[in-house]
Amino acid sequence: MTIQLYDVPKSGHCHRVRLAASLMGLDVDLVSVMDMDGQRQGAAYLAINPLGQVPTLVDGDLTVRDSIAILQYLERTYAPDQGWMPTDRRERAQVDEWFAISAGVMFRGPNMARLIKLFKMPGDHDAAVAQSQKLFDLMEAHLQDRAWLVGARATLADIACYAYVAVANEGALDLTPYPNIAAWLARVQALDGFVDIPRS
Ligand SMILES: N[C@@H](CCC(=O)N[C@@H](CS)C(=O)NCC(=O)O)C(=O)O
Repeated sequence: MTIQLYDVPKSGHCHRVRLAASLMGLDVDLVSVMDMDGQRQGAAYLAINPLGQVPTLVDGDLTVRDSIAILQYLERTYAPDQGWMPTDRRERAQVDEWFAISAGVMFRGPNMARLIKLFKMPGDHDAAVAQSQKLFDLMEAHLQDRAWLVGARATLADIACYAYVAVANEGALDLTPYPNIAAWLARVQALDGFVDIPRS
């Protein structure tokens, strides 16, 4: 059975899922929500995701409507032995923490800065920059003595956190002061099966 991903190419939330599927070697049919009548707010898409948000994954009779929930579903269902989720309970807690960061300060920081600068959404860019700096300072210190966000190999944490950091410049954010983050981005990009988020 084909897995369908309702997708918007420039969405970092959608990119997480495309990246995970590609790294896991899964075939996923992309359905561009941009091509649907009314896009995210059209009746056809709202019937699939009443929040009008992307991504949404449809696998048979199951619909999953959140990028982090989708990452975990794909890993548990199709790639449980590939090591994308640690088995150690302490490392799992750390992955959960990065999931929360990706939905919290990552959302309010680099995601919001990019929405304001690239997509001209109304919002407080200074506040998004402040949030981004907190996040980047945290990541830079965390990556000082480690290659990956959790444990000794790439995990769902790296997959979840990659996109909005990689396109930080599109939100007028400067990564120059963060060499450890730059090295981590390069390590993610070197993974077998890596696919990037389209740049503007
Ligand atoms: N918690 C959701 C958030 C997804 C999200 O915010 N998607 C954005 C695109 S990057 C969206 O669809 N925004 C439209 C809206 O919120 O109305 C997830 O992780 O999938």
